[in-house]
Amino acid sequence: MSAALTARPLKKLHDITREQIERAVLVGIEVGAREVIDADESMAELHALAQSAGVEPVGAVTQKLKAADPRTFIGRGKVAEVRELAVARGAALAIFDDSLTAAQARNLESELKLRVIDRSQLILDIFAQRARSVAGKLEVEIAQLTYLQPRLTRQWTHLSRVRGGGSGAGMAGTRGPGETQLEVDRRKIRERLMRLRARLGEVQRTRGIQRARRLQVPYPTVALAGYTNSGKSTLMNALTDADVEVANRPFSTLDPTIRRLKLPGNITAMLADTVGFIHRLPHALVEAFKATLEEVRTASVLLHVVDSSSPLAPERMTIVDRTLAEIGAGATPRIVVMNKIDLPGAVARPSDGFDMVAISALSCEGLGRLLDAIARHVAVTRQEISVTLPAQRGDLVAMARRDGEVLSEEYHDGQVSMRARVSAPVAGRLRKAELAGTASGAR
Ligand SMILES: Nc1nc2c(ncn2[C@@H]2O[C@H](COP(=O)(O)OP(=O)(O)OP(=O)(O)O)[C@@H](O)[C@H]2O)c(=O)[nH]1
Ligand SMILES: [Mg+2]
Repeated sequence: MSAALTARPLKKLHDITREQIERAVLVGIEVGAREVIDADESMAELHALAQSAGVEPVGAVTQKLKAADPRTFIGRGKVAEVRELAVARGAALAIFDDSLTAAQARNLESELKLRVIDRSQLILDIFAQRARSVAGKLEVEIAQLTYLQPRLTRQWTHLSRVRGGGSGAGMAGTRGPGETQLEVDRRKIRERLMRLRARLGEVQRTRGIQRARRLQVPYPTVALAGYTNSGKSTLMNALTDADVEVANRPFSTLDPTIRRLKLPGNITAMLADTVGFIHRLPHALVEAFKATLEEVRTASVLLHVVDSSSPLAPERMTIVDRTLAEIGAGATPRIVVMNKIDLPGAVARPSDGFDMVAISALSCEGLGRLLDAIARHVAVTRQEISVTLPAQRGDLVAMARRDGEVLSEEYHDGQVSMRARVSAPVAGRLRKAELAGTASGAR
């Protein structure tokens, strides 16, 4: 059996959870302490996530509890209710809005006689369906296996089903995992994770090289960030010729897109569109997606795009702020972009300490003001430098002019002394060229 597992890569969770499962019952609990987003909203979001994953939610069950039941998450009576609803509506899947422990999931599966997944697995499943780039696919699989690892006691039956095909599945399910086999599976997952991380490392290095090449014309990066479905890609398309996919569902965008952005005052920047955030985004996913979120983490300026027509806009902003801090972009200068102001009920709320611009990415209202604000922010990140370069390095003078402003320029003795206001990366390059020039002149 273990030989089969070695010969064949582990099936993605996506394939495992997708065996003819279409209809699902959604299950949530409302515990005493209020989270950023309350139970109803969280369930509505779970509904949208399920649809986005290609699943049809056919019913929902919620329960008010002081704390989740350690054995079955919901109470005994509610388990029976979920079971009845699933039978009545022909559902073979139950999706829980919170993370389940291995024991809870195992108990629920045996009592409900349904496939049981939680919100994190559902989000991972969407990501598995949408990832297109090599790095993105590797990141998703790493996140899935990382999530699976501590829950392997339960997942063993899935793995054995994948290995052994349909006929042995019932047997395996009733027999339960043998400890030795479980150890083998654990080791396989550890080994596969190591291989995937090594491959991702290689892909990232290549990406790093491409990035460095791009930075030879070093423009500051402005990254779109925000809650999923807030209109980041629509804004990307409105400001550039990117033509990225826009859809009214969570997580349309996974892979990053970067385009040149012309700003007032002859400033050029790069604009990056990447994955959005959501309430209860699995930690394993945030960890694994560091490569995809690279542009957000290293951006000079962030555009925090907000769906200002949502009554939950303030709560969602809090979730985005927290996730940005989690990936190390908490201190990046940003502009809060209150999007969708064309919609009735939209409220453009000012945000503490940040510039705010109200726009409609759809009707293009307010885009001029937004471009001015971005230009101002990018200009602030510029620094004034004085360098002396070999006179033949007209290319560097031209680069400074493209990037910012050349304040003075004097040619003498085969050299050019220049004072300029430029972005940090260009300043770095000019200083390096000056040092190199001095070194070769001294030789
Ligand atoms: N009315 C209105 N709808 C908008 C506006 N901007 C975006 N939308 C709609 O909002 C939905 C989501 O837009 P996207 O641009 O895909 O959102 P996103 O932030 O890129 O979403 P993800 O990539 O899924 O995280 C689409 O149906 C858009 O047409 C706007 O200014 N006004
Ligand atoms: Mg998008």
